[in-house]
Amino acid sequence: MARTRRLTVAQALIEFLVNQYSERDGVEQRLVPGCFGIFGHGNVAGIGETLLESARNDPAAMPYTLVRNEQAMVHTAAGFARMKNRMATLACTTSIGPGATNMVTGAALATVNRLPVLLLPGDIFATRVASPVLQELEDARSFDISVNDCFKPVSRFWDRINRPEQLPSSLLAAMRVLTDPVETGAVTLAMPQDVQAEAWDWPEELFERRVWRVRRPQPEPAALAEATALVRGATRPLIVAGGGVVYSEATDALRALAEQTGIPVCETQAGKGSLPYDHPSALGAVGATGTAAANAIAREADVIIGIGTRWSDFTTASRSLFADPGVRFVNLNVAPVDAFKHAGLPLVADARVGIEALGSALSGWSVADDYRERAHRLARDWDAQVERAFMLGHAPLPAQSEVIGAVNRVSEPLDVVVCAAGSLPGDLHKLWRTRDAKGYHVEYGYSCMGYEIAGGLGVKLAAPEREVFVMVGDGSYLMMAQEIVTAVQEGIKLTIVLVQNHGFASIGGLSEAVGSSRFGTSYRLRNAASGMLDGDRLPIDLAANAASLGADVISVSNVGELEEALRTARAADRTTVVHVETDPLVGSPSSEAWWDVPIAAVSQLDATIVARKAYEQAKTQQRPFV
Ligand SMILES: Cc1ncc(C[n+]2csc(CCOP(=O)(O)OP(=O)(O)O)c2C)c(N)n1
Ligand SMILES: [Mg+2]
Repeated sequence: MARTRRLTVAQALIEFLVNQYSERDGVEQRLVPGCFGIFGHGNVAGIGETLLESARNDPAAMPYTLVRNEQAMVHTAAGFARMKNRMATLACTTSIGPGATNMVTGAALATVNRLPVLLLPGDIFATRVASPVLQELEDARSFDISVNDCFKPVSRFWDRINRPEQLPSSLLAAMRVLTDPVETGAVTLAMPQDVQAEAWDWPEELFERRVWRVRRPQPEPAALAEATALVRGATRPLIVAGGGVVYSEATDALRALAEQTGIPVCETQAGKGSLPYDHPSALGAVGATGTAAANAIAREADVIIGIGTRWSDFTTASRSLFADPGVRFVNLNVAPVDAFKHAGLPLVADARVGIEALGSALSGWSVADDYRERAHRLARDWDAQVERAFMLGHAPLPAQSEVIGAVNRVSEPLDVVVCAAGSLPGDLHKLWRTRDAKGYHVEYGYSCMGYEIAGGLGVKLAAPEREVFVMVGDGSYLMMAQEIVTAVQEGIKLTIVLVQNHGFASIGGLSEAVGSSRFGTSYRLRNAASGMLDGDRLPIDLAANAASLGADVISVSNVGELEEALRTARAADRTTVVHVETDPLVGSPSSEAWWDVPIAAVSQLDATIVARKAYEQAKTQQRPFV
């Protein structure tokens, strides 16, 4: 007889998680080293009971952190996972109903960004004896549906544990997906509240230490030979580095390849930091929020080597950027879905292994010196533009680019800047001088307002030795600032730069560009005369709001004060919010690239009619395969 242990389903779940490790390149670490949550009737007795037992037995085994909002804690888990290069994540436990569905946005963010998170929403009674229970969705078509079915399209693995016997195979599948570089994303195990508390005799084997090796697949020799021939025949090749370069810890290999071949390198949002900003091969950001340097080279390039990128519309400037008529793509990606995009030559492999293989195969070959020099000259010209944007001296309120400059100057190379939505991500992508592969953390797969502070918590948890600068607009702040309380509770130190511009600079600017005249994008009182939101500024005080949540707060009114405040905050050991007001109407240097946002084909508004004309012209630059 195999030995067994009698535990509840929830106890078995946590005991299993405590014993799971990830491994790559010989480095083992706990795969799920903590659990975040909010209790309700759907998890307080099952998972809640076992987390208390666990904390009593060994506080380090599965530490539990109480948060303010379920969506936010999934962001924290995603930020943590990204900072750990997907080698670890956090579990998230909720009650049934609203606590569970609050996580759906977080799940989508994780899955879109290919970041592992383990979601454990409570679910209605499997036995259904007392149905409908509090917060149960009743569906007349099927008694098998609960709100947790909403997680299916935003999860890479989804299961509902209706019987204890189902748990072991679901747990193994969940770990497989979390640690699979192709499949990874949100993993949802819906946990009916009665089943959580049910006891079962589990085989001891379930709780043995398990190590999940994150694979580094090699490229196929024939595919490599084809790709090499294409690159060797190129005169103006360009590397586009995506998040996969960072996750695969391929940045040193990329640098070596760039130095060996002279191929210039540009970066997507997730790939920013693949090279230090001042490396001779670095062109900086590419695409709709890119540098004029990268975009000029991209327009002329004959072979594009995409590494670990999923070719979002921001990267391709909505498929208008790669304009050479004969342009060809080589896609080095661990995920076939990305490797086959743009009719490219698919090099299905781990980024680091693939870069090293390309390097060997390209031995003795490099780009012409004048191409290398032209790329470097363009990059230097762009950096001079960055310097001007940092030192604009705009009055009376500083420009956002000056705020970014101040944060960049005060931060040390290993510090991390965190952002997600608004006008900051684009400006950061263009302007931030990244000096470390993990120094730039902008969530731009989902660009989710509210990720900033919660995600920053995850970053700091994953890398407590680094200083974390969260940059957040007033709109994003108002959507999800409450995790400041969690930071204070846990003594997790963040520096939060709150950029107050009284509304949506980003969507306001976009609105103007599409002929919608900034309608509904600034925070103003309803004007009785016009009936519009164009009255006085709202009588609100976000600095006071941050202080009320327990943060130290410094309000500044110019760039000099800002730098001083940032130094104070950086040296402090408490979470500090630096509140700065900026002028929303000052842009940053142009990317000289387009982004496809459709404009009304018929309209009574003159501005829209003009914008539509320009739009129709821009559409002609879009290419079907690139
Ligand atoms: C959850 C969510 N809702 C809506 C949007 C669309 N959106 C993108 S940026 C933005 C405004 C952000 O405002 P703020 O944080 O103040 O930044 P700013 O644009 O002023 O730089 C909106 C509404 C989004 N990205 N995420
Ligand atoms: Mg704003």
